[in-house]
Amino acid sequence: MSAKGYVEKVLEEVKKRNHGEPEFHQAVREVLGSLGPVIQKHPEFEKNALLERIVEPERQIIFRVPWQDDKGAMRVNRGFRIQFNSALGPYKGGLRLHPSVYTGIIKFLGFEQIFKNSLTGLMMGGGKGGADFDPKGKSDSEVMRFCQSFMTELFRHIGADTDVPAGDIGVGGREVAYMFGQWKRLTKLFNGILTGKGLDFGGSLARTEATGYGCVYFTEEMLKERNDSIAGKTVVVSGSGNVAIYAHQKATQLGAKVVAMSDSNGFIYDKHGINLDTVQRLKEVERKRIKEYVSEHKTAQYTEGCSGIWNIECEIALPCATQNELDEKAAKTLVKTGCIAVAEGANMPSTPSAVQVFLDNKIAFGPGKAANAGGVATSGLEMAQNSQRLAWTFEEVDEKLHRIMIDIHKSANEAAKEYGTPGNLVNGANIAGFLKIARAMMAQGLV
Ligand code: NDP
Ligand code: 2IT
Repeated sequence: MSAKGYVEKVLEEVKKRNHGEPEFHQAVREVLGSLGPVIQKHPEFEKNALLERIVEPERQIIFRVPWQDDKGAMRVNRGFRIQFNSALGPYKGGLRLHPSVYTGIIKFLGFEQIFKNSLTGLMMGGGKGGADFDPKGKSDSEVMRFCQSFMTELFRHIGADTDVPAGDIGVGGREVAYMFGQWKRLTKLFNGILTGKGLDFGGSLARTEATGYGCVYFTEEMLKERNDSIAGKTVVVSGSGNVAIYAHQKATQLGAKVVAMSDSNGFIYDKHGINLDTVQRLKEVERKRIKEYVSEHKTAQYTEGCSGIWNIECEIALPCATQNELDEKAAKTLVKTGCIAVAEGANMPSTPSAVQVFLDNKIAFGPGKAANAGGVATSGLEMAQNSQRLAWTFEEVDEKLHRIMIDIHKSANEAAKEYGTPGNLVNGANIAGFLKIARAMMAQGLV
């Protein structure tokens, strides 16, 4: 069979066997769509059914999460942990708490995570989990009871050398800490079972900042390739959560001006720049809506609805909220209004046709699995520190993170060139990430 025919056959099977999971189909299509030239060069991959194996999770765990709300009512959510691939190390990847969570979302995220983790060069397999719990409007004690119940089932499936969860949408320091506390009660183990822990109990300095910082370091590498830099550029960052906040911080440190941010209700714009201290207080401390920002900053405007953020003129766009938040129309607007670089802080924020617009117009485009890999890379560094019972300084961790992002850019860029599509970092990241996993799976026999 031709390489193209083999890829199409596997894609068809994925659609048939994972019915009603469009996000997962999308993520698989994006990766497999880059692999034609690799399959051509390595017929042994087809002979050994490597693609068929790589699209099938090693293990999927779905469980009931019962908890009690503040009024005493019994509530039930559905919990997930999908242990996708352990060829390169223990399963590693975040937990998402959002009402939209279902198998298709966790599978897409778990699948992306395999290649992202491979790109970091650290020993980490891929996995993802979460629940369809909505943390919005819940009290601290409700969140605690939910997290404790979630861990009461999850603990029997994970381990510091087996599967190490972390944060994602709706899971930050508070949730990780509650889960860690429950893990300890259940197992008596104080170890690196979760990353993104508090600094007082095994967390790593710079993990909080890592995804956003890493995304900007990656952008810097893409611009360097074009003899350009971030300094002096106008930037739009979508979202106002963990990734968005620290992308803003690093871009600002490097001399750029961030003029817009958003949440799931709407976006704020100020041509003089968005004040990060205010956003941090509103979102990290007070857990309020982004709309509150304009009552404190008179030159800023708030617009209801989050997709309009891409109409704002900018040179660099950093989508840092969620999947499929940037569509073809938005991509065309960005290109028309002078955007030169897009780096995905979120997972799969650009739709496939938006990605095509960026590639066709030679925009410097950093796909999520490369551009946002700094978060999980620093989780890997947290695991290394936990194993040694040591804590590195902020500067040490940040320097390692920076190095890793430079190396990811380099390997994606080189793979893109080697396989015939220079400058296409989508192909480059997919191929570079895939090759390492493929080699490991081939060496490990029928796994
Ligand atoms: P947070 O929960 O801290 O923030 C999420 C942000 O995105 C919030 O501003 C939220 O708005 C907004 N958002 C969430 N869902 C939607 C939606 N359906 N439509 C519009 N806006 C939405 O999450 P993170 O910052 O951690 O994660 C953001 C993205 O980055 C996700 O795609 C995640 O998978 C990815 N990522 C995260 C990493 C990490 O280390 N945390 C690492 C790599 C990638 P609101 O408050 O209104 O919900
Ligand atoms: O998507 C991601 O890479 C994350 N949410 C971070 C995962 C991790 O294990 O730090």
